[in-house]
Amino acid sequence: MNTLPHTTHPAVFKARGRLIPLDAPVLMGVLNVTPDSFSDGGRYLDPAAAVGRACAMIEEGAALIDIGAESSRPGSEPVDQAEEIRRLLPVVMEVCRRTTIPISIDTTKSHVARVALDAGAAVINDISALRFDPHMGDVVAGTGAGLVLMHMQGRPQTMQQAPSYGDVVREVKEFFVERMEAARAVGIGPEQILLDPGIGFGKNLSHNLSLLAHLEELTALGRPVLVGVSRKAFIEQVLGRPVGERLLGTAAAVAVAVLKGARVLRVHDVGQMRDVMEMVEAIREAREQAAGWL
Ligand code: HH2
Repeated sequence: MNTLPHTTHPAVFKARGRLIPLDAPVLMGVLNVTPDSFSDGGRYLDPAAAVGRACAMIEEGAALIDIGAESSRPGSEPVDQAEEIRRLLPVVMEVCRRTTIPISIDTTKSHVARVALDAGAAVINDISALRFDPHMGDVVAGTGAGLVLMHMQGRPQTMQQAPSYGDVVREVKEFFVERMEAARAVGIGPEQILLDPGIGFGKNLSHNLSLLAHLEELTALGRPVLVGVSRKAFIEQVLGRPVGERLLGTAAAVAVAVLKGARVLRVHDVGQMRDVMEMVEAIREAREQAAGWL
């Protein structure tokens, strides 16, 4: 039998000189400072509420906080970069002042990324994987920031209209190989990169479930995998639950992702998902010990 997916890649993620160990999975807490995000839109537009939420998620066990000021839900409208910065900056500055954990910025715009990195952020979570802004790669390379390369078919405005793949897992893998090469070409080191299959981004239910079911194939590409399943519509498509009732569906998907080797779980419900993650991880470790992996 081969080694488990967990053992096949270097487990360190480097972001602006900081080494974030990923030998075990960690949680990335989601903070949306937007009026229109699909699950928490409007709740953290006030900077004080946003900073309070970030601190609460850190208390609950988040190893990273991902702050976004532009919703990417299906059909969402793009936000002007001045507005994105206006929403982000006070929150990023204050969260960075209060904590030492790395702050990630969910943006596709290089200018927004640069301003946020100057304010103390350490990671850029680019859902376009360096494709929407030709200067994003230079900003990440020049600052040594960590980078999430996420797969998406199409753009948020139209991505759910007719997602189509021959073999979704193979195509996402090929996309990662191509985007890692694009990152390398502008001077971004492999240790700066996390790979994310982009659950819900230009994918129907069967595409999303296939990617989760075959996640170990993505972990074999040499970089840690980040997965964002939290409260997403595919859970409603299976369970018929509205957005406020997707905690258990999220827990099931997080459990599978951890078991299949995901190292960063992007979630809204940090405290609850910490229990899920630690429980699954304990079982996984027992399996490895029994098989002589540890
Ligand atoms: N999902 C969302 C946003 N950003 N980034 C990565 N890397 N992976 C994801 O799965 C991902 C992401 C969508 O969730 P959310 O931020 O809660 O909603 P919205 O885009 O409506 O703000």
